[in-house]
Amino acid sequence: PAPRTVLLTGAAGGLGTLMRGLLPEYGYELRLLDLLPVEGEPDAITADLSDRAALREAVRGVDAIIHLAGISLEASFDKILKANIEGTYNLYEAAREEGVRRIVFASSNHAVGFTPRPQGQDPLIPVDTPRRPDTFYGLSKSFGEDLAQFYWDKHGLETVSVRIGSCFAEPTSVRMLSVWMSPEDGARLFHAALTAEDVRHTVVYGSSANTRLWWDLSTARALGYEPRDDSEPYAEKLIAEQGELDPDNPDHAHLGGHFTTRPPIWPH
Ligand code: NAI
Ligand code: 15L
Repeated sequence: PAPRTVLLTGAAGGLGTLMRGLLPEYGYELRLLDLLPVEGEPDAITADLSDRAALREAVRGVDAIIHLAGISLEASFDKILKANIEGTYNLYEAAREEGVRRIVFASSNHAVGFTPRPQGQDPLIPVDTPRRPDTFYGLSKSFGEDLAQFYWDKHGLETVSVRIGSCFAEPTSVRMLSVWMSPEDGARLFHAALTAEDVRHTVVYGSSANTRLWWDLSTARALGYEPRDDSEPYAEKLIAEQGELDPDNPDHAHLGGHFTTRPPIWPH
């Protein structure tokens, strides 16, 4: 049966807030969790991913989990280790103990961020390209994908790992023209990841059907995802303001963009 009750971790964050708004239209009942209180949601669970007892209670009885919580930019290895590596492990253990069948894991393009970006007629980047993290942050997402594969092979717990590009209301850089995922397409992709059958551990890229796409969306489409948006209407203005991507600029050489050279630092 299709999942109905879904735990959304990271519900206070940017993507969590967008998905809280959009996913109920698909019929889900969301249970919310974050380290921080979720504005306007007094029933949300306030808990740290290090709190195993709280996680166990939070996952009890849900049909699936969308795991967004964690550090979403670069930070010291110690901080990443605690929130993203140990935190994701703690969540998977809680899910296994409570018999939750499926997790949708917010991986990131930064798990493969040192992959050269396609130029000209280069082929799209496939999901089985070797992982090349561009930060400790990207390394934690690479770990999360391995953890997901292990929990499938060892325990039969399914995961769809979504290597999200940039999910914001609008693209704000020329790079984002290639990796942007509109919030509405994000909800479509999460819905497909929750409802497709026999996903085992599937890795997909998460973006809209952008004209300037860098990666292969076929594994996402195989889940039933049909993106409807394209960043192209934003292209003229962004290129006029910022110029085309420059092949000689190291910031523009790789999939992960400036994360490979001067990554944005987690402020907390
Ligand atoms: P965000 O930083 O706005 O939200 C992350 C949320 O996780 C925050 O509300 C924070 O309080 C919570 N959190 C952090 N550490 C926690 C802990 N130890 N225990 C419980 N909660 C904790 O990030 P955003 O943009 O909403 O991203 C959500 C997820 O999607 C992240 O895992 C991020 O790495 C991933 N992602 C997002 C992309 C995007 O375009 N927004 C792109 C690629 C990946
Ligand atoms: C990410 O993984 C970050 O969480 C998000 O804030 C964006 O910076 C995104 O990648 C990106 O590559 O644009």
